[in-house]
Amino acid sequence: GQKIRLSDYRPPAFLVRHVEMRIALHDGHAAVETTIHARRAEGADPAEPLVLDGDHLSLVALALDGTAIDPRRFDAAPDRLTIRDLPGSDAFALRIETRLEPETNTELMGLYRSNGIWCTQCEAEGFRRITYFPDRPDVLATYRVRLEADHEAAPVLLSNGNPSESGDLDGGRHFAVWDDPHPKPSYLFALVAGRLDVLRDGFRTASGRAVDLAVYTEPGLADRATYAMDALKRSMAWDERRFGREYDLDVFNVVAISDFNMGAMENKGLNVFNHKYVLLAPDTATDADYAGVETVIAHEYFHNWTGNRITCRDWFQLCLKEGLTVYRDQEFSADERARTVKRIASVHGLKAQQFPEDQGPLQHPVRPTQYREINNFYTATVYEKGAELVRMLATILGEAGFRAGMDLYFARHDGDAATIEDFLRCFADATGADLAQFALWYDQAGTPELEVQESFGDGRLTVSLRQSLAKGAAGTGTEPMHIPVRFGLVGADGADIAAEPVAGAAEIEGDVIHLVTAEAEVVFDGLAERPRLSMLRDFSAPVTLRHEQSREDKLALARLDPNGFGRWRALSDLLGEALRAAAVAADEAPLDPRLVEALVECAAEERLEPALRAQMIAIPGESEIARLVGANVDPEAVHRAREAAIRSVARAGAERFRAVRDGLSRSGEPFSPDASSAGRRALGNALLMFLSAAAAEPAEAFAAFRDADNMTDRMAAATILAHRFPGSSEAEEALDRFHDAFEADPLVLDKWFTLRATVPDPATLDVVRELSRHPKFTLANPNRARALIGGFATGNQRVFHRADGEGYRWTADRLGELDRLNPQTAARLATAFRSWRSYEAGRREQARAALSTLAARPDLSRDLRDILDRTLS
Ligand code: DPP
Ligand code: ZN
Repeated sequence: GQKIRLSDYRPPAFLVRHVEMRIALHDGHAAVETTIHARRAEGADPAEPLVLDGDHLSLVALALDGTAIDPRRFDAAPDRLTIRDLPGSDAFALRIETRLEPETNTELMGLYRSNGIWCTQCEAEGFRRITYFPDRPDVLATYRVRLEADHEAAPVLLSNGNPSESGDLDGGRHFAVWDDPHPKPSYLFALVAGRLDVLRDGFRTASGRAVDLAVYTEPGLADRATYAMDALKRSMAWDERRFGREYDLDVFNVVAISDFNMGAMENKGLNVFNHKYVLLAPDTATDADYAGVETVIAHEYFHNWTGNRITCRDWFQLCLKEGLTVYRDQEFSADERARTVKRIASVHGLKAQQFPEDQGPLQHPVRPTQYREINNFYTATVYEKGAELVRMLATILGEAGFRAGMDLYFARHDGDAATIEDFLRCFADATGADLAQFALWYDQAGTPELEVQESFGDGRLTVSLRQSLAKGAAGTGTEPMHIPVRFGLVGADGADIAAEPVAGAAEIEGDVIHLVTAEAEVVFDGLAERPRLSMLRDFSAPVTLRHEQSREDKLALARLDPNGFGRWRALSDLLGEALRAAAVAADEAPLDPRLVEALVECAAEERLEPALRAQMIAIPGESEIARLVGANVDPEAVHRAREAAIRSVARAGAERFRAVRDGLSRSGEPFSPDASSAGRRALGNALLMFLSAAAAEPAEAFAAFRDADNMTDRMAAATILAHRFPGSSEAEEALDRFHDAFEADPLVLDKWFTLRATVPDPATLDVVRELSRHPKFTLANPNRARALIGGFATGNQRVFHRADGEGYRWTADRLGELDRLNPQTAARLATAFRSWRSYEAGRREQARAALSTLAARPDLSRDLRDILDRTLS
């Protein structure tokens, strides 16, 4: 495949002002008539032909200003339409007719049918599967779309913008016209048509605009959309309060679709969602599902300003909208729920998803400079690390400076297709800050290391900081960057000590050290006692911290740090280091009793909210331990080390855990998905796991499973049974009951597939083989494919990485099959192999062989080939 490079960017030669579409939907095909009102761009070469993008298109008819074009003037290939001899500077109207087969579109890009419902996905390059078009984000136009379909098959007809005319037609057909007055790039085009139920509500914006809100679902499911609707209204109000952003159309529609590659899509005025991020009920959805719906609803809504009103100039700038919008949805959740709990969850996700990407063969900068397939760059680096960069900007500039920069960005670039340079310039202009060095974060790939050493004497604390960045797979620069390091000096009484820094090499503002050189030192004087240094509070920069700090100090911070994040980090560092060492030494030594005691005390600390306690006592997962080991990983040793740690904590804590768990129960209270109820369930279920491990028998978990009145508790108990007591009659019975109770509910059945695929027992390989022949298994539905293949390959370290390579081969075979239907989802799942080189030699060879066999298939998609080539290189 050809590489697309940022340095090759050229402005469009033709601009499109307005697009009219007439789309007639029929069983088996769709007829699309598109009229593009365009003209040559100012200063463009008058001899340059018009080249439109296509993807597997066949042209039915082509006319210029109402007259068919002489076939000698154009070439229509499936992937490109070239028209010569167009007017030098006059506007023209080009009418293009195409014919599509939505029913055979298994890639789920462009126009397709899911469970009978017509829908579209155009980001990044799906619009070119509907019509020939300059399918690039810097070509913005208004749209008028007329949809026509059989009334019975599609009583609901939706597109972007505001509804205009509608009416009946002959033969049981009807039509609806939608007008989108806001110029938008083609990737934000959408249509939905089908038999749908709807939940309606309304919102009045700060300036008084009445907005009709609707969430559409498959028939019979609209009552599961109430939480999504509530989250939407809260998102709209929050964006007004926090960023002064109001909604700008008369309607806002959300549609839940069963077959969807992504989580959701921010099409202007018509967000299309994977139904997993809309549909909820206490009996079918976990607290994590509720939090996920809230996040994704907010994320897509926030894109209306950061993404739609201001879009990206080209796909290299993807983080301009994604990193910023993730930052905004994280802030929303922090405000709506609990800030520290949210921050810990985000950092945990960053380390689990982005760090391995940044430290392996799929490494790329937050703003990549080249790609072969843009679908493969919707990554944790662009999204999650991109959000961290925006967060650092807020830390560096302070709340008022950050807000001033955002206000200027909205004012200056509304209606633009912008770049990262445009974005940063707004913050520089609004605050006077020089952000040239900060901009390196967008271009230099990899996780910087931050080494910290401290020494104390005569009331003086000297802190030495050193940053370094290794060259990785991306081969980008390694210059020192601007790292904001939030810190605190914690006294013996658990309060922060206010200490004056002595003038040094690094600048300190409030509680932030600005490290801008490779090395720097800061000195605090006049200290009556030696403080404990709490570094990188709230994870103020996405770096690996190597702080030479005694275990005593870490244990003290785990107990005392007034910053909740600091307490969590102290514990998770101690646990991570203990588990890493045990896995490397392949021993099953019990944990340091002082660490165990600290964990048990945290679990019982009444003044800490339960959600935070649950996070603090979580034992790092096997993939996290593997990442900490880093090289020559033996997943069996990782598994044993983790099990030994769980037993240490469980035995020492059993009695107090029991008391805390009993104290949490609120029997008789109706289910509520709010954050504090969810936190109590999280802690209760974490404790149930330890209690079951201590008892070494499944009775209590089985009782919890049987008596559960919500999916969070049911799922937690079932996981304990299946994962800790595989093959027991209790585990078998729970899995069977779960299956039989929820077989008809696809989102719950997905949980069942994942639950079984993630059992850390060698026999699971036979189970996943059998599950791939289950009557309800299909590769055509991305959620189902992810539940089984993704669940196994990313959620079952021990069996995926089996020494005999069978886990790798089974996964690679499934990816080969899936690639023929849905390359985008296959490529995404293939990233499960990204850390293969960090395993021990035997597994490395097995993984290489499995990947090479898959890569040798002649018919691979560009998506999967790109991931495999980079993974193997
Ligand atoms: N739909 C994806 C998202 O919102 C891509 N824009 O992140
Ligand atoms: Zn997004």
